[in-house]
Amino acid sequence: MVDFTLNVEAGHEVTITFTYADGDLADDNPHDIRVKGLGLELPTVRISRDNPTATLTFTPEKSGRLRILCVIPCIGMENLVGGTLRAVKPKATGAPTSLTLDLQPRDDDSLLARAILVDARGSPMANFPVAFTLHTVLGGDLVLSTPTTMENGSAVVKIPARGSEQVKVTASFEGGNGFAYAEASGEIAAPGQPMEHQPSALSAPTAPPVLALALLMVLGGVWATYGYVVYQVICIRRGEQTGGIR
Ligand SMILES: [Cu+2]
Repeated sequence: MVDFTLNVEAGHEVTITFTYADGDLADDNPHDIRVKGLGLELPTVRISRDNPTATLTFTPEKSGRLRILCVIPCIGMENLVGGTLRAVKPKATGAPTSLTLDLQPRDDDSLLARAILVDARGSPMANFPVAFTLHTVLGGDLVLSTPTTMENGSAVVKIPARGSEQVKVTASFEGGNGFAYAEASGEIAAPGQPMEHQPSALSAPTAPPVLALALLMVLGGVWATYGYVVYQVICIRRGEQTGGIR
């Protein structure tokens, strides 16, 4: 449960039940849990060995991120705070729409993501916003940009894709004005990474040895200066000592 994501719909009542799961610990490990964000004023709830469940009921009025945290020192805090509770806009309903997403690697280590939005009859829908989201392992979801579809229903985004082996992208159309929500996801190996075997240091497109060398030179320079200062101090000391003897 370290990086769970929980999506709830804004404008709807949500009930969360927290369950004590530290029965395997020798001592009681109580948690005072608080849900914060989006202007909500919610009570702190306690779960412990004697009180193993607690519930919170609330209605997030707007979309955004909520934090779940424990406000007392405890064991296993990371399991709680590592997660995300997101209130998302309810998906629009209406005339069905459909999105397709195509991901193509480019020569410059980026990706070209191309989404095509069509209506129920398969006709392209022009002048509608399509949001492109990049799912990252460490940083969560990143909305890249929201271009507007062209005459042929397509919207295109260039994605910088270096550094991660697998790139996952979602294109979504919010809907509204009588149209329903639509989304499409795709996954592709990042360009610049060998497709069939594990990337090795030798095949890396960047040149880390240059960086390492630069760092070594800086460090070397620091140590050389330090050594010189020590040498000077020793010389001065020797000078004082010989001076004192005379
Ligand atoms: Cu806790």
